[in-house]
Amino acid sequence: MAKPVIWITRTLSDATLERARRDYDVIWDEADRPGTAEDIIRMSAKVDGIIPCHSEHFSADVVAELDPRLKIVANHSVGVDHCDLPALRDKGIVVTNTPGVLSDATAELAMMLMLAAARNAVAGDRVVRSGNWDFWSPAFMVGKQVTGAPLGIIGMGGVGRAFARKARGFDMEIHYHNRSRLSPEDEAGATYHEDLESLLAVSDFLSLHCPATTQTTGIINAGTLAQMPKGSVLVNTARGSLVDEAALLDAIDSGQLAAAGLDCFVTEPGGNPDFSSRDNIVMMPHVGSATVSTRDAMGFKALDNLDAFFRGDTPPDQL
Ligand code: 8YV
Repeated sequence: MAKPVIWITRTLSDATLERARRDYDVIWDEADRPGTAEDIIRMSAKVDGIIPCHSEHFSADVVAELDPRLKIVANHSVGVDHCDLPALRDKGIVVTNTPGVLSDATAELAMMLMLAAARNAVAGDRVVRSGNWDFWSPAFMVGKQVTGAPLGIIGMGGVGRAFARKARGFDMEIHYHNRSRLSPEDEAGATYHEDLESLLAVSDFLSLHCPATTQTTGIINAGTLAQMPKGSVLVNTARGSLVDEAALLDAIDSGQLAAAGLDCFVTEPGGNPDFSSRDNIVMMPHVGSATVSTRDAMGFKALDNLDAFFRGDTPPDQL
């Protein structure tokens, strides 16, 4: 029997590409460019399944033009804000994602950004690297202590819980806001805040781990930033659309935020050039899940979902 044909839009890990080629007829372009709307529509007539990343946008307009040959979109991501899920569902296209396997890697990056933001990593690295380090004093580059501090987490899914586990290693006092309260086992002593305002008021450090939806767009804005303690630190490894970037910059400039650590931006790739002159904004180019083992695990999870679908089973991560 002929193998199903799949389109892998970006360069996945070697192990993933090897396994995919063993089991599928794979179309993959090593140019590694994001698939445009035209690419997605054109390819839908040639393939039975697609493994996209968050860089390929399945908007309602794109989905309306998809060829009926395409049966499954097996995302290589946990976030699915690049997919219009109702439109895909109406079209009868199965959609899956990769929850769980990237939680630790993303939480590690959030921890790195939190520590780096709190301890002046950008300014410190620059002064040493540039050869301009000609002064020292106990009053020099004094940061904000993480150990024992209150940490607010918005979104206690897999990544939020992994971040909380790591933060407990720093004796942080964990608070969270989530659509629903966790079980006592998953909560592990964290304090639940049903209202966002109540969480913000205690968040000397605040880390975002919720999905990007119409409800969470701009959840961090001038109003919510003002509700945080003065001199707090914001970390975003979730999605750029959660943050009003102009409000963030105002909060940095007024000292309402002491620092921020960002892996996600409204414009990607690219980021926000207005942030570049602020040393207390630590930035990474959306690489939260970019470790060797996690890339393999994400690719394998996407393939597990495809395998189940083409066997005639419900994929484990069907949305
Ligand atoms: C990925 C992500 O790097 O999983 C997500 O939602 O944003 C990142 O982990 C990216 O989507 C890769 O496809």
